[in-house]
Amino acid sequence: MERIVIGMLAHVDAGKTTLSEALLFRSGAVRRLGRVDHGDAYLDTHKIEKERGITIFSKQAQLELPGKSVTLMDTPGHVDFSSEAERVLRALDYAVLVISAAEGVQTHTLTLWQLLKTHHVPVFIFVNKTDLPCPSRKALTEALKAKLDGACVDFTEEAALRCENAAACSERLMEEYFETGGLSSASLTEAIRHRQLFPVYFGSALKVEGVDELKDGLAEFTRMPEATEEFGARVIKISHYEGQRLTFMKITGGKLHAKQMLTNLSATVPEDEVWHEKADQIRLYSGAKFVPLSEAEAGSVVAVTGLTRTYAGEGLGSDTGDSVSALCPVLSYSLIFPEGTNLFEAYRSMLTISEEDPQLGLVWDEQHGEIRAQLMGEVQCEVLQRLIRERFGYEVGFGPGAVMYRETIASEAEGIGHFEPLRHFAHVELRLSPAPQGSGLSFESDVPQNELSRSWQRLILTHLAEKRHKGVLIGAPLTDVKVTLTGGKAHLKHTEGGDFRQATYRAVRNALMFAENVLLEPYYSFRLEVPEESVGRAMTDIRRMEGEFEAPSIEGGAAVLSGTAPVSSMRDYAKTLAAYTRGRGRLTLTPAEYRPCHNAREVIAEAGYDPEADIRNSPDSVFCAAGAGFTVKWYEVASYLKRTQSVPGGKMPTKKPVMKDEDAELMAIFERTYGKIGPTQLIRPKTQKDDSGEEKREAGDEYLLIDGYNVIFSWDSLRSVAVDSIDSAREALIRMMINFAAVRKLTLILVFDAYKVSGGVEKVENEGGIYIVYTRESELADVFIERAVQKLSDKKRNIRVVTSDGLEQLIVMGRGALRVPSKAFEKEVRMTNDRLSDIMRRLETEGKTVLHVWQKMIADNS
Ligand SMILES: Nc1nc2c(ncn2[C@@H]2O[C@H](COP(=O)(O)OP(=O)(O)OP(=O)(O)O)[C@@H](O)[C@H]2O)c(=O)[nH]1
Ligand SMILES: [Mg+2]
Repeated sequence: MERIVIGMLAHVDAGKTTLSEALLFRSGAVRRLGRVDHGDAYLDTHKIEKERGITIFSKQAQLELPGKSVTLMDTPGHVDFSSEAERVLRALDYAVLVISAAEGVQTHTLTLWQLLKTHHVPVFIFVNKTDLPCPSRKALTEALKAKLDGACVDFTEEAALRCENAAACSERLMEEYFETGGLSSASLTEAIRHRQLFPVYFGSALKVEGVDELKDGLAEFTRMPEATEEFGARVIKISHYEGQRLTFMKITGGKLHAKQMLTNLSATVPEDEVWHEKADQIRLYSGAKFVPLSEAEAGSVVAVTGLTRTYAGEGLGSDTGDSVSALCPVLSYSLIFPEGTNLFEAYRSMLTISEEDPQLGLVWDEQHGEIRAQLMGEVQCEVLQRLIRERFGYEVGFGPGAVMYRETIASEAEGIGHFEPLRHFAHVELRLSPAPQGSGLSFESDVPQNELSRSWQRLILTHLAEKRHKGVLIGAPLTDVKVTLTGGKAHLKHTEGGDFRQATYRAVRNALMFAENVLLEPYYSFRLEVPEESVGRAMTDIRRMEGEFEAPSIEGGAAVLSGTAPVSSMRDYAKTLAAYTRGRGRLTLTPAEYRPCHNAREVIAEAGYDPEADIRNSPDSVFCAAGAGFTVKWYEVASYLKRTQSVPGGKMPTKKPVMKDEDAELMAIFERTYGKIGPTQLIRPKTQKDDSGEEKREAGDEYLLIDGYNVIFSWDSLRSVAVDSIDSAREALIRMMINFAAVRKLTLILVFDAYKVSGGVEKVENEGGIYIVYTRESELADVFIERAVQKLSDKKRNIRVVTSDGLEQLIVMGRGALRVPSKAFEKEVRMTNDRLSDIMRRLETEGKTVLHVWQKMIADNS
């Protein structure tokens, strides 16, 4: 028996679910015809779907055709859920594209058509709703040929005419037609399989007309793709149902047995990410019901329980996977939770939703202390709101959507990343070239194996692929760039895995600094219907929004304008439209593509992003000389290596930092140990006032608030002292913190509860450059810390809080401060001390005293 997976795709409301229902009914899979309008469709099973009468989640049903077992996959048509539809494409052998006869090919139909092409899916077309007034079959077919593909052929014509029309679609068919005067079913099947021919059927899903023809066509003109002997599967999506995590996968080779061990082990998966897990139960779903299977064969789509680490698009066994995604949300929203919500918990539970829809891109935005999600539009917002309420009991709201920009390059550029702190080594050279629009990032190597071993090369390529690279204009995600590895070096003894990660990331950033960078913004493709008298106003508006449009057409008394416009200027246009057309205008927006930003200068200025201050994404390199590592600025890396690295249009700094010799040496040591430290930080004042009188945030403007007694009681070393004398423990902690703050160049505030001291007032001492606060009567340290965080966070400082108290952690996090558990902080302090001893020893062996250095640093800090 052949096993085939067929997907239903279309614009919203075209009738996919109704057609699926009719196919199930006509093939005998269901005995009663359900209806979406009555909320009893076999496939729209979810409560929200029944209420709204639209499909939101893709679902599958099983049906039998002569000689074939078919998995039918219904998808949502609303643009807000197009990423759910796109996920299904990965599993399809064939698609049925449904088109509503009266509406014809819509913008979203074109998007789907393009996706089907990208994923190489053969297509049958069903023109639906022919029971309503609509153009003739001939006119409809002509329109499909013009808008979709010349190879759309009416398959409801009698055989002779059908063959004559199909013959024009490929040379092979033409030859056969001339030789035999007809076309065999096998040849037609072959041409359809290779997307050289697209059969078109007509009918009414609701009235069950034309459905049998489509069903017979699917039975005759499809064939199961070849499957490998060896087991292979492709993950379609993840969903959670009654506490179970379900991995929906298509078996693309061999068989899957219940309780089989699965793994993601392959050449491209880094060692520490390899998993082995048991496929506990295999379920074959049809509608809302499933049957457990003991084994699933190639060509079937099943849900597997027991897997915790799979992701949509992943390939298992012999399947290489397909995680490319062409449809991306273009707006990012902040989620607003009710006062007092434990945001951390909320974020954690919401991660399950994000697993089901990775496109949600759920992130914890550290800087603003909020959860953000990427959403396609209002309907998705509403549905997400519902899901969050039903699953987790939170009432969330959404902040205004922010446009998601991207960055690319317009010129080729070379980059070097060298990472060589003491006893570490990695060197990477890359070339970045502009790639076609929409192609994303691609990586390849141009280095012979005798220059750099294949395993290192593979590691570099993995590091390139694992990171979401940031552009240097506003720090937006980088896209449409081809990255070629052009050189690299490892050290026999000193290279560790992590070193190449550092060198690789630095090389990308380094190249970007030399490239001509371009800011991209998303565009909508729009269709605007306005009363004829308003067309002038509409055209003026579109031009003002920097949009483009084709000549307007008149359809049923309304003027129709279609074209493209930046999301940033058109997203709120529906409101304006409703106002001046008194509700008679209609606007359909579909995210189309990214193009160079129309107001790049403005956006870049507003973002105020400084790529050199982005320490986690440094374009600089680290070299080693005379036993010490030091940073070489991005524009000096090549000359340091005695090479030239210049590309037209590149960014060069206006002034280079100057340093005194003594400072420079000190800097080198510190940078080797703690990463890059801005050269001026050693001497400049902590904050700088700009014209508005507001304090600007500086890279060194870091605050560390510490709940003193909490730390004392969670560090073993201090707790043992505290048992005998709490005062000695406090003194010991103060000493440690003075050292720590001096080395780390941060403002440290150590808070001790003094709330039991009757009549006590708040007392602040400055000792050795740190602040020590004793709280006032009846105020706990955490209350003080909360107050302080609130004050400091208003001024956009970089704040960390050390504590282990659950309640405190939350309040603090909600305000945008980063929490450090006391235990983790202990480690951080210990490491700092170890490194400090290293430095001291080294300076001593070089015959220098460190005393004056310390004195200077402590003086600077206080
Ligand atoms: N007149 C007529 N109405 C139809 C036909 N097919 C579907 N409809 C109606 O069109 C509406 C949408 O049908 P659905 O089957 O939900 O469409 P869909 O493509 O699954 O919609 P989404 O899943 O939300 O994208 C319903 O009210 C159907 O009753 C048809 O052949 N003729
Ligand atoms: Mg539907």
